[in-house]
Order: sequence, then C-alpha cells, then structure tokens
Amino acid sequence: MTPVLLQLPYSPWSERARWALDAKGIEYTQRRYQPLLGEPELRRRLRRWRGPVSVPVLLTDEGALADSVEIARWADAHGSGPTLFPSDEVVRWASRSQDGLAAGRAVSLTRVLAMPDALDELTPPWARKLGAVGRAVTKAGVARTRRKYGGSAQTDAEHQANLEAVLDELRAALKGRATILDAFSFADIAMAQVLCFVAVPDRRWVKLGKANAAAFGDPELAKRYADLVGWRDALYARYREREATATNVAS
Ligand SMILES: N[C@@H](CCC(=O)N[C@@H](CS)C(=O)NCC(=O)O)C(=O)O
Repeated sequence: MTPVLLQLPYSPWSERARWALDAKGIEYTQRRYQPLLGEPELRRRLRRWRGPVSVPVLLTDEGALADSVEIARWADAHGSGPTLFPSDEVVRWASRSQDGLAAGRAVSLTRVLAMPDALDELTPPWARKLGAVGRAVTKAGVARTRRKYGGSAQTDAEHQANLEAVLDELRAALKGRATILDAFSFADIAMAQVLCFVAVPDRRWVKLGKANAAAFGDPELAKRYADLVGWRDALYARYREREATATNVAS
C-alpha cells in the first residue's frame, strides 16, 4: 500500500514529515486531519485510547508512525537521496526544534485567540455558517490545543525566552553557513520550521491563511533574526523547490 500521511497543511510539525518524505523521494498520499473531529478515527488507527494524540501520522504496511521524527527516520531508511540522519547530532537538533516549536506555538496561539479573523480561518466552512457559535467552538478548540501542548505550564514571557534561546543557538551553530552540519540533513528541516514563528515561509509549504500567517509570525523577531529567516528561505530554495511527490486524497 502507498503510505498515507495524516497531516495538517498549516502545521510546521507536518511540514517536518512532508519535507523528509519528499527529500527521500518517497511516494505517499496525504489526508487532511481535522483536529477534534478527526480524533476518534486517529485513536482507532493508533490503537491509543488515552493520552494525547497528534499528527503527522504515517500509515504504512509496517504499521503507523505517530511522530514526525519517526517518519523522517523511516523515510531515511526506505527512500533514496541525501542521508537525513548522518549522526546523533541530528537527534539533538530535532529535540531543540521541538522546544522552539512548542514555545512558538504557545505565544502564537495566544495571538490567534485574540484575532477573530484567524479563528474564522480555522473554522471548517460548514461551521463558519454558524457565525459567532462556529467561532466560539473554534476558540475553545484552539485554547484546548494550547493547553494540550503545555501552553499554560509557563508564562508567555517564558515561552518567548525559550523561543529566542533556540534561535540564538541556531545562529551560533550556523555561523553563516548554508547547513547546520556539513551537509543538508533533518537538522535543517527541523530547525527551519522554528522560523515559522518568526516569519512564515512561502504558502506552498505551510498553508496558513492570511490572518494566521500574521499571528504565527512576530515582526519584532523577524527584524532581529532576519539572518535566520534568510537562511531558512535559502534552504527552501535550494533543497525544497522540487514539487512534493505526494498525491492529495480527499479526507
Ligand atoms: N511529536 C509530534 C508533535 C506533533 C504536533 O504537535 N502536532 C500538532 C500540530 S499543531 C497537532 O497534531 N495538533 C492538532 C491536535 O492536537 O489536535 C511530532 O513532531 O510529530
């Protein structure tokens, strides 16, 4: 069976998996996940009845892979092209990417919660017809997502400091080079996603609506970390330009 990627088109975690699969020339189909409403089916597929579940998830003949790093490792073992995990250093960067993404999600979802336009964009078309009720349901869902991923465990100032610490570490490691390690690897794919919470990449790769793109990015950080945004854009231009091999299937 062709592997199926359950994913969110606007999520940098899903982009970590898509990019890894594409970099390794893996053929797959992708299905859009609907937070909350899609959860019962996701739990059934993962046979995980309690605890948090999230996407991306890759359904393969060998079973379901429930994490973007696992998916990237699977792609590395099954595809062709550059080695994505040449050393354990990559695993450390994947973990720092997760720290930066978690911090970025917490601060950006605080902004989304205060922006009616951004909430409307996240509301499925049929629920949008319900007007204020549809928006209130989305708002509760976004607040739940923020709590689910530890957003309320720290203050926004602490999340902001965590995000900046990860960005500073990336800057120190790159020293102006094109890739974090000697060659392109999953460390680059993973760390490039943290920049989503500084300035969003081209819509081709992370499909955010206009209001959410504004909420995800941080103009102040974009100025201070313009070098890193430039690094991310150059990385995409050089290593991600190839069209995705994925075929979209209806959800
Ligand atoms: N460990 C996971 C984390 C993925 C993750 O945080 N996914 C979020 C993206 S916002 C998600 O599925 N959100 C929807 C939900 O929780 O319902 C990975 O890297 O694959």
